[in-house]
Amino acid sequence: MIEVIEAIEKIAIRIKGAFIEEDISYSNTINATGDVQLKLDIKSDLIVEEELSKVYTLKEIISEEKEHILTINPDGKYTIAYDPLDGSSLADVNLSVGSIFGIYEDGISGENLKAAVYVIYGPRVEMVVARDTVEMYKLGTNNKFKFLNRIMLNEKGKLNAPGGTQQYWRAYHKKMIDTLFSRGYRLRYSGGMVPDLHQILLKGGGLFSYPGTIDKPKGKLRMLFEVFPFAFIYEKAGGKAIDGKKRLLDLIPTHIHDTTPCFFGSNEEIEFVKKSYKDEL
Ligand code: P6P
Repeated sequence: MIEVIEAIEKIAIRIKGAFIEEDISYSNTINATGDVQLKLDIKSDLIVEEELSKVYTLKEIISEEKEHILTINPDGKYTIAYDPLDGSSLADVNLSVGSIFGIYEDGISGENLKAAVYVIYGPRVEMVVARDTVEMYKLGTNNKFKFLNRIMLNEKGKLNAPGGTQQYWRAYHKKMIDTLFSRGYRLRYSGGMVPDLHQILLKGGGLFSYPGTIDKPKGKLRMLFEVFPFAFIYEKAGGKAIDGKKRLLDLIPTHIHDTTPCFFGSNEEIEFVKKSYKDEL
């Protein structure tokens, strides 16, 4: 596994460099889920594919930017599902974005997830690695990642990151979100899953939600390379991750680009979601 983490460190350094060197305008292509690609999306995906292809334990890769699974070495051990540059459209307004990696073994359901990693490109480049624990690293001026600290969520937090188009929220979801704000929760939502979830992890907890909505009943965020990795990270940090009722890591995708409604948070907030959704789904 260490060889995978070392490859992700190289990827992070190269993508950081691409922000400065590359043209970050839109290309004339779309990805497998219909998103118009930034040239940076394509460049980032190429960087990830190049560096992961050197990992001798890698079997195959699944990318948000690729329609199908790409086999690298049929005798390899790990399947890595990744979003090379999540929230890339925020790059052209100079907000933080991130790369997300799920490292699976012997299958690609939640129970096969052995590790999850994300890199956040902001004022600093930081990497969070979850295996049995959740550890944060910072990229130094020597281009080396240095361990900073372990991440643990409080039982209850103060932040609320409500995703999805509000005009398409179901009434019970709106009531739940409004209740949290009436209890003094602070709104923290940039539209970038990586910085929004990173902030809740580092600021002690709260709730991130991207629900099923009238226009997107299955939500927007992709199971294999966005939702499962963060569900793994939040659980290892002492929190929970559900789809409104069920544990996210118990879900079984039928397609590599499947999406699901998702709620990530501290234990008290997730219990409140379960109570709010109890008679609805
Ligand atoms: P909305 C970015 O496009 C992304 O995939 C996630 O990073 C983010 O959480 C979500 O979409 C934001 O979606 O509909 O709130 O703009």
